[in-house]
Amino acid sequence: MMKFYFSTSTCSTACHIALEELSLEYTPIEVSWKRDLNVSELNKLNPLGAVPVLISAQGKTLTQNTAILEYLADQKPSAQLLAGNGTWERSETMSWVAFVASDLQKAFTPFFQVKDISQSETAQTEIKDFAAKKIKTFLDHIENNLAGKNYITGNQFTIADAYLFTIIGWTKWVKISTLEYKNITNYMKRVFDRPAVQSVLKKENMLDYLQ
Ligand SMILES: N[C@@H](CCC(=O)N[C@@H](CS)C(=O)NCC(=O)O)C(=O)O
Repeated sequence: MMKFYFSTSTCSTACHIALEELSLEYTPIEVSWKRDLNVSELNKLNPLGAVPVLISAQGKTLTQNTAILEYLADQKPSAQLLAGNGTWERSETMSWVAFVASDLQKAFTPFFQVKDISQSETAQTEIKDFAAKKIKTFLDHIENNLAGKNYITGNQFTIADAYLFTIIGWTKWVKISTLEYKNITNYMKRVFDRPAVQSVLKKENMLDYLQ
């Protein structure tokens, strides 16, 4: 059986949602740095010390949300979380996955690490303002692309939605309101209400995720 290393309220929630949407069998292993739970085990598996980590049924180790999401979706193509190899639809979904990983998620880093970047309060404010501006540009882009759609690539929930939902949720923690974005607000509620997403949010104690 697969093993899944995750930590609550982190980007690993995206892969957790994919696992539940696909009804795959897996052993969840929680990592907590605060409680020193499974941290040394994680560090042995991933020298970067980051979640998510997936151990395949054959005992191989996979890191990085993008790769794990793709691998999981391919375990059950009938669930249509990712279209087949060589299709335009697959590349479109992967384009959104790449956007979330490389653009959206990274834009939050200055918020979470601002005290490591600078001790100066003025500099910290400037850094956070810069990050907020970037995040708002990306939210505008998402809002425009959700017009007339239930999910980011159309009417089918995909791995891109599992990841996008997870990272948009971080706006609440950095106090960037998404309430004026009508499409995003409806989208977040739509994904939140999916039974598999509810199951993950319950397990990760995150039922207060929506703004
Ligand atoms: N590019 C990596 C990012 C992984 C990542 O940054 N994980 C964070 C949680 S969102 C983490 O484990 N941070 C702990 C640490 O780096 O000490 C991926 O997509 O998997």
